[in-house]
Amino acid sequence: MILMENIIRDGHPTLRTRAEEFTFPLSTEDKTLAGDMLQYLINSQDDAIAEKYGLRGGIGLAANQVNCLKRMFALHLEDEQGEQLSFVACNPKIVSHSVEQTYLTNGEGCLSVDRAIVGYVPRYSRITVKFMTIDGEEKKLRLSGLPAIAFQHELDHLNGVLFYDRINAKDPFTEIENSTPYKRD
Ligand code: LHY
Ligand code: NI
Repeated sequence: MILMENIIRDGHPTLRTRAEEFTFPLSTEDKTLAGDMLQYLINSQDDAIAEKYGLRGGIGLAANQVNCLKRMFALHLEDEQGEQLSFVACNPKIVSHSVEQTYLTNGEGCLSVDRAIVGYVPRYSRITVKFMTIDGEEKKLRLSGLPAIAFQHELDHLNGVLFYDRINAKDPFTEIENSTPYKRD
């Protein structure tokens, strides 16, 4: 079971290293890790379990964050239609994206960043993505809203990028070009 003590924090070099592509089939260990990452998110969204184990709630978790330099992340959240999205993406890619941008009005956080860093993080509003499932099946999805933002946040991790790298350093709340803000409730 993944706990907060297993999640590495900002300053650890793994968070700044590009993760490596998978070749298929995945090893048993990698499949187990994928399942554990998704389970962390599910557990963290269960009030009783989160409280018992001191888990910080999350909708996404990248392998770098558990100190594994492989290109996979887990997402577990509902889309705008109330549809549950729950998957582990291996070798994820954005194949196309909107010109329109978005940003979370309350900014982003990160399970690997313990301090609050304020400011707008520009993201594409809509993305078409491709990835492999842990069983080697190719998936193509269209994402918008919070799922699109989360996918981009996690993909950044695989490239050694953290959300605050994208905040305008001179003026964190400067207007984001061509954007529709996203308010998370
Ligand atoms: N996950 C955080 C989480 O709350 C931060 C986050 C916030 C990710 C908004 C995406 C969108 O799930 C992570 O930091 N994972 O890397
Ligand atoms: Ni993060």
